[in-house]
Amino acid sequence: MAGNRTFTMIKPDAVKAGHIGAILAKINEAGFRIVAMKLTKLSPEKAGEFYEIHKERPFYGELVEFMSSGPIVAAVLEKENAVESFRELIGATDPSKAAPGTIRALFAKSIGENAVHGADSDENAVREASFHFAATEMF
Ligand code: 3AN
Repeated sequence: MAGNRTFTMIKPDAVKAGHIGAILAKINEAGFRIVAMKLTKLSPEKAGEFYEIHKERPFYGELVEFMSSGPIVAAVLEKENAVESFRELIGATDPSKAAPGTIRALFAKSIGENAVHGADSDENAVREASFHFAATEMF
């Protein structure tokens, strides 16, 4: 799937605030095809495993607690140059620095509770997609 697929999560803050529909509309308008999707909840163990690459960062504990605090939407998306194109659509990690019109500028509350996740490389997109979905759940 390298090159044309990415992995995203609509995070607990955005799900709680009722932004699932609006965020999916932005994703569709930007030309992404939904390959896999589910509403689910991460246990603290699963969230810790997902964010293992950030284990040494000072915000790791806070991140794991937040990501397991409520339901999320996990999805695999397809478009040419998907990883980079999706990161453009979501905007900077810190919503106060996110470009106007990006998903984080519109829906994120803070650098920690920033509405959406987007894979940062083709390699991580593959790893993260298979963390959440079996091959038979991706269409
Ligand atoms: P991005 O999600 O834009 O790839 P990363 O990979 O630097 O950003 O960080 C992963 C996640 O960790 C972010 N989405 C955010 O929820 C959280 N995070 C990043 N930096 C901070 C911070 N300084 N304080 C709290 N949480 C943070």
